[in-house]
Amino acid sequence: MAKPIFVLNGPNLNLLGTREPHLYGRATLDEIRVRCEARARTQGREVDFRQTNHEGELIDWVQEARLAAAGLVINPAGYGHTSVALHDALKTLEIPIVECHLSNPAAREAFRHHSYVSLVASGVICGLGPTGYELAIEAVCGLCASS
Ligand code: CA2
Repeated sequence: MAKPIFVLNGPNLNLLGTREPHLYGRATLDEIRVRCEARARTQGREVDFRQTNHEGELIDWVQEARLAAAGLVINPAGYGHTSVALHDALKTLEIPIVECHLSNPAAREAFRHHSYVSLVASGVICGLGPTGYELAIEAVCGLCASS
């Protein structure tokens, strides 16, 4: 059985669909999960889709991905802008990493312009809402085609 694609989501993304629709749209995280699962199926893959509000838990999951995942899609949310520890954990992975953001951080406040995750990602997709997650799945499946 092929290893799954891990799709890891950081803090506050559990609130999607309830607040700030002008920034993040109206889809819930559960609806995004369903779209990711469907897109992965077209690639003969499964996704393991998770969200946490806790930095340490996110890092534990990144470490788990080292052996258990074929590739990683990550929306680190605010931790992308702040977490050296997340960066260090991601750097240990030998699988493809695609960073994904619903909004376009480059078009927002200056403190969102730097990402510790981008430094270790194979690619970044942002500003395309939930469709970006599907594109990230497609991209990561292409990058890990042989594993
Ligand atoms: O655009 C993205 O996906 C972000 O990763 C979202 C993060 C933000 O810190 C990044 O700069 C860009 C924030 C996630 C907060 O999600 C909420 C969803 C609904 C209501 C409130 C917050």
